[in-house]
Amino acid sequence: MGIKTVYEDCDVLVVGGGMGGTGAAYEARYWGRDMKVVIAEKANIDRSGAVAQGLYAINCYMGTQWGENNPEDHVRYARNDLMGMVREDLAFDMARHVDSAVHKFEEWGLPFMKSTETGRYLREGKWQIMIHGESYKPIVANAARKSADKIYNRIMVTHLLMDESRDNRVGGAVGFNCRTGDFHVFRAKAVIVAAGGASHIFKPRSVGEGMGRTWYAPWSSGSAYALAIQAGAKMTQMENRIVLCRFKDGYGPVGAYFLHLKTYTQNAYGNEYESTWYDDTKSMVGEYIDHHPTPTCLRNHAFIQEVKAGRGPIHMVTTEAFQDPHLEEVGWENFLGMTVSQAVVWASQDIDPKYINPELTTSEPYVMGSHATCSGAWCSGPEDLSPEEYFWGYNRMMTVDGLFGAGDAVGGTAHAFSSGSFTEGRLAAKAAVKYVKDLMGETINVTDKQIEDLKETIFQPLDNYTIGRNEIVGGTVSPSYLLPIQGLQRLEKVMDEYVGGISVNYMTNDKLLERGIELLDTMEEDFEHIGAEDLHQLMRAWELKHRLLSSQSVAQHTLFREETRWPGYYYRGDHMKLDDENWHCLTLSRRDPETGDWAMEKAPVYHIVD
Ligand code: SFD
Ligand code: AMP
Repeated sequence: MGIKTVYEDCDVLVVGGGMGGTGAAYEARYWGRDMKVVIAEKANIDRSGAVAQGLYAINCYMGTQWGENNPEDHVRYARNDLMGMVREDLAFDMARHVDSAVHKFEEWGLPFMKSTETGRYLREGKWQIMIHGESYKPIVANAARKSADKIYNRIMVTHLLMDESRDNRVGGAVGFNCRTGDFHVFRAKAVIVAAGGASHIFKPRSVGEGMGRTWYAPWSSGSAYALAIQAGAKMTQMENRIVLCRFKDGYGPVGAYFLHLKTYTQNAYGNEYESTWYDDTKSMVGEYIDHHPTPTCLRNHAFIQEVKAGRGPIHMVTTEAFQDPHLEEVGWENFLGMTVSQAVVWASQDIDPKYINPELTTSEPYVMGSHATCSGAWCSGPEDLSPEEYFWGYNRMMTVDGLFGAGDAVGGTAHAFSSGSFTEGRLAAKAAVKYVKDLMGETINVTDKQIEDLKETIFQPLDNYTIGRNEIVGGTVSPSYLLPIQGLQRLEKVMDEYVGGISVNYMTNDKLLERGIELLDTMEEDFEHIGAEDLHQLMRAWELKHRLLSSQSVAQHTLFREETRWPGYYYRGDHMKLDDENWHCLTLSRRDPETGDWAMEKAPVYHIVD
């Protein structure tokens, strides 16, 4: 193959320069003054990841300096929202450091809204503060750029390298440049995976010409999970996919509306409906329905039930709040700075929320670990807080030595959001630097064979296409290859129908999951025959393979947990109740990298905060 190979040897490699990755690069430089810190990023860190388009709020800020909240309050909040279960050590650790990250953002030029009465950051809700955040991402990227020795943009990282002198130790990563086609080899002593969550695993509501639109970034391809899974890292809570209440068709977030504009929902006939589902929900989840605030999944549950009962669509009542010109401006700006397509959808469908109450919907499920959900890798907590089962040497290190995670990559840390993900990057980097120092110059051994084998695997889809293309004269259907888009639609369909997507009202059961897993396994074989027409499609091919691995993990976890813990996210039809007696625990999986077999186990939930 006439493909150029570019080598880079470094101490700390950051995979993905989103919120977690930029935080990691910044902090790695602080603790590792003399270390070589490199970022490998699929897009361009200036506008990459979930914050590419900007955000209108920082959803995780304690405000401890003003006595607003303490870290333990945030642990209670996240635990409550996740139906009793988070990794409290990781959550507390993030919460005690997040304010300092937010203060840095302000120092670096991010414009914050301030209360005219108190001069403090303007609160959207108890945890959220409001920003003019269109340029949030370039601002944090700038800090990372000043910290890293080198930033490789346009590198799709496909696999981690493993050290061959010691079992279960990472040795770097490989990928390719999506523009030049060069093969990139990063040999590193520590790797921090911060490659984000996953959209387009389940069939989206927006299909056909609308398929580029999802709530979570369409380019979030589950790489954070797939890279870890391929390396044999343990995962946790992968069943805990998230479904979001969103404005219809543009997927505009609702937080600023509910919390700041104080808008509320009603059914198609103008009636409040949440309270009418109280008894139904109580029969499924018991006293969790009495918790405040009502857990996100249970709010979804009432919404889904009301629509199933034939009283949809559900509307957001905006016509009252929008009479106030200031709130009207906030309502529009919220989308112009974060989800422009929602404003465009309203304009194109003649919806002026001042006069018409817009429709809401529940989204397809996403897999990510930083919103109201816990999916991700099973990571060590910090030394001073974590019980024995949660601590193995280095904060945020996965169960593979030298492999760290941040943001969506880390399991058990719900409600971290953008600021908490950046903070986790900082925590992971501090620990990764210590890990490298503790190696005391010990070298990592990655053989040429490992590298050459991966090179062949990575570029195979280009060959599949070039050779298979000769068999057809026109169209897109070939007897010997699948295009990435065809594979994606096949994956989304299986996940949707068997693993609890929108077309089955988020319902699944053991039989459906078993069959779904069989179909996903067959797909794994089929995806050996993905054909990539060009480098962009090669990236799509690897995104698809990463999505498949993430999906297999979700399906395995969903089958393992025999209860309905989060009604409104998904339902196990064969176990329709929450079962605290048997399932007040975290779920763990490990895929054997040699055999591809999955092993599942339970892990205890420790409540370290009252
Ligand atoms: O309103 C590879 N989020 C919100 N957070 C907030 O604080 N406030 C909000 O208002 C939020 N809302 C919101 C949010 C996200 C989106 C899309 C919308 C609205 C429309 C959530 C945060 O954005 C999220 O929590 C963090 O961004 C998570 O951080 P991190 O680092 O885990 O993921 P990332 O930022 O997406 O970065 C991932 C990076 O990895 C790159 N990448 N690089 C190399 N190789 C590969 N194979 C790669 N695969 C991916 C990506 O390009 C990216 O740079 S609201 O809805 O609540
Ligand atoms: P969203 O815009 O839905 O992503 O939410 C942004 C923030 O507001 C998150 O911290 C949510 O948990 C929170 N939030 C959204 N809707 C509500 C609600 N109805 N009640 C309480 N918190 C909410």
